[in-house]
Amino acid sequence: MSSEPVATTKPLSANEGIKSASNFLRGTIAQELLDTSTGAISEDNGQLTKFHGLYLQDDRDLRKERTKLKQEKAYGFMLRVRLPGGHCTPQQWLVLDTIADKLANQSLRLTTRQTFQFHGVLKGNLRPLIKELDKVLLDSIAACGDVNRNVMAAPNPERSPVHQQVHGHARAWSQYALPHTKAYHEIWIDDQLVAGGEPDVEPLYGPTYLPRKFKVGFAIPPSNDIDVFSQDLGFIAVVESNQLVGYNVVVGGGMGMSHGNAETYPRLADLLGFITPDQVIALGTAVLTTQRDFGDRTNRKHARLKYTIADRGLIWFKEEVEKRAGFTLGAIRRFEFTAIQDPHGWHQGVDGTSFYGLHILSGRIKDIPGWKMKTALREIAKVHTGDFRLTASQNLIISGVTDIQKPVIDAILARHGLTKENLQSGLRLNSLSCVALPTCGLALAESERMLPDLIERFETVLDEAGLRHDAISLRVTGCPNGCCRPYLAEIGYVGKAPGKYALYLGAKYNGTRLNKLFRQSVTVDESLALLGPIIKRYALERTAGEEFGDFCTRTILAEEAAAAASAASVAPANA
Ligand code: SRM
Ligand code: SF4
Repeated sequence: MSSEPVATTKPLSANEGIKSASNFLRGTIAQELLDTSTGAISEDNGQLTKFHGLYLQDDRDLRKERTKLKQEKAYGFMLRVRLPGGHCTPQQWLVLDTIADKLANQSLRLTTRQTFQFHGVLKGNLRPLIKELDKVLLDSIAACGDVNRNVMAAPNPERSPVHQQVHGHARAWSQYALPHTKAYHEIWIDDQLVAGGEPDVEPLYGPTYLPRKFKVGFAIPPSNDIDVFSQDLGFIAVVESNQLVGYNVVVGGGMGMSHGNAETYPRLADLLGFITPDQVIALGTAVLTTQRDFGDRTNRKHARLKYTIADRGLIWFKEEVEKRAGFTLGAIRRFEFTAIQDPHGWHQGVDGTSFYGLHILSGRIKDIPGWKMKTALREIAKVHTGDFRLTASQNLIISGVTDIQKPVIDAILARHGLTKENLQSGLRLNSLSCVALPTCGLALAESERMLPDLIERFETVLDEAGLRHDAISLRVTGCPNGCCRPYLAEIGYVGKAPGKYALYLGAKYNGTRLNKLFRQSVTVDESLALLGPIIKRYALERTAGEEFGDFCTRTILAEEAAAAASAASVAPANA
């Protein structure tokens, strides 16, 4: 089996050259860290630091002013922690909380892949930050870059022994698929550069790693909280008589696209077949190495597994995977997803402890006047003897709470007004947004900063229609990359330009059908003028139990498609 990129007549993308010349992700990062004349690093090293979990960014709110003053951009790094299944201890929480205050921008950001991000980390603070993480057994290796990313898993092991087993598989895959290079330790943690020693080898990846990012998630029906059909490789637990008997495997999901480029598109993963629990690593290896060897290394916009499968076909892909894995996949077993929303409030775990699901808008944890969420969670971490779980919807679960501790934690939540968070509208509890401005270099429009106002305006309409408590999914991104999986939302806003969004409607609430483009480019005012009457119509015309996305598909989208077809049929042929 070859670990070399497939032979091609087209030139490889620039990133392939950077990776191959990097000496297993070292580049000249260490040398550049010593250069205090700039807060930035070079473009090539910037590509390599992604594999170490770091992105060079600048505060886009300050760009104009800095340019006017002929100053360097306000550079800062985003650092993403690797946290398989979103599991974090109170001791780790306290360190992350302190890091945010001392070495970043005083906030913690929970991401849509169940981990933490820091923003605004100055170059000189990177090594101290990563050393602090290391002390509590956390790292940021492979949190970004062309490798297996943070592995997602249904977050709450206390719900059943099956949850614990599935978590175990997610952790095992995460550990197995880690890069082997010693560059991370050498650059960020060791106090001096190690010369010589054992040469690096990357048994799974080879010297140029993968063509692109690779995302894996484990779901446990009936909940599709991790959006398994958006993963490159997804495992859907099959449980019979309360036993985990295996996984239905899905491949080739992905959200990213570019406006106006029809060759890029969001795609739902295909069902590949059934495996037993002991086959997870072998199957994962076969899928990952097939993508490693056949993924497109010439065009990064066409390099994800979804395009490899779309181009070569699922039948070819399955044969290749089975050949590499050394076994045949079984027939897909029956499964059903009925839920996607995180648990809110107190629930009982099977081990007798309780857990509390806390809604956190956009996953942003910070203190603002009158609303001290960060302080509250620090106080909880100081007394909590269980642990924390981050969810794929940017929320938090305080888990493993004993009967004695429950009133203590309740009191802290109540003192800081956090219990109210869970009494919000169904739309708010089902809303996500990506980070976007001011840190994301790719943002075309606001997202996290516009969500609170957008939700309030929707809530007025929902209240008038008597739908306050209906679960309707709303997801907003600042660009079409789709970081909060907007194409799987019943209502999706995708940034196009400042103040303008492409509007999508009609995904299935449980994450099994993509939505459709409804309007190319609208302002928020225009979107609400369009959606207000649709929401009212939904209240009046929905069938029993019909969800909003299904209603839009059956009525609004079907009517528009019919009108377009009829207009096309009456248009003169040479029009
Ligand atoms: Fe993402 C790039 C933030 C989940 C698809 N994503 C980025 C960058 C790093 C921008 C950049 O390249 O310069 C963003 C940093 C913003 C900032 O200031 O923090 C960014 N992505 C995020 C996070 C933090 C969004 C959030 O609000 O939580 C999520 C971090 C996840 C994590 O912990 O690992 C995040 N990104 C996703 C997801 C959702 C998922 O994985 O479940 C997707 C869609 C799924 C997928 O990959 O198809 C996603 N991000 C992208 C893409 C488009 C990839 C593509 O195939 O086209 C980019 C751009 C790229 O890779 O070139 C991107
Ligand atoms: Fe940035 Fe776009 Fe991702 Fe939002 S969706 S965080 S704007 S890359």
